[in-house]
Amino acid sequence: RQGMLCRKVHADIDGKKTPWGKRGWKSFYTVLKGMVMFFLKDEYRSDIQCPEEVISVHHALAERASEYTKRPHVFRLQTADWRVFLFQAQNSEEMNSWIARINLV
Ligand code: I3P
Repeated sequence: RQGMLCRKVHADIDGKKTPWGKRGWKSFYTVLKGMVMFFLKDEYRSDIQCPEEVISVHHALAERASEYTKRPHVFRLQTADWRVFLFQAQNSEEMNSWIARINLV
């Protein structure tokens, strides 16, 4: 599964609120391979050898962010180390596909 996602970091490790200045939305070409999400700069979309960042989705939970109403097609990812990310997909089919794929691993 891969494609463009906008990402917002909502909480850092152990659920601590991400500080001001680091809470903005940022767009990435995102690749989910095995149990790892790779966040790539769009211009390097094919090169998962040099991601900007990686997140493990092992023991993570994805669900629609129904409480977040500022943007459409947003889902929430809670990781095993209790970080929280919001991701905006391009449409609801894409969103549901990401959620299903993340919860599968
Ligand atoms: C954040 C940025 C986000 C905003 C967030 C701000 O500022 O404006 O877009 O979230 O609000 O803190 P910064 O880039 O300086 O971190 P929303 O788009 O969801 O409003 P928040 O602190 O209420 O999450």
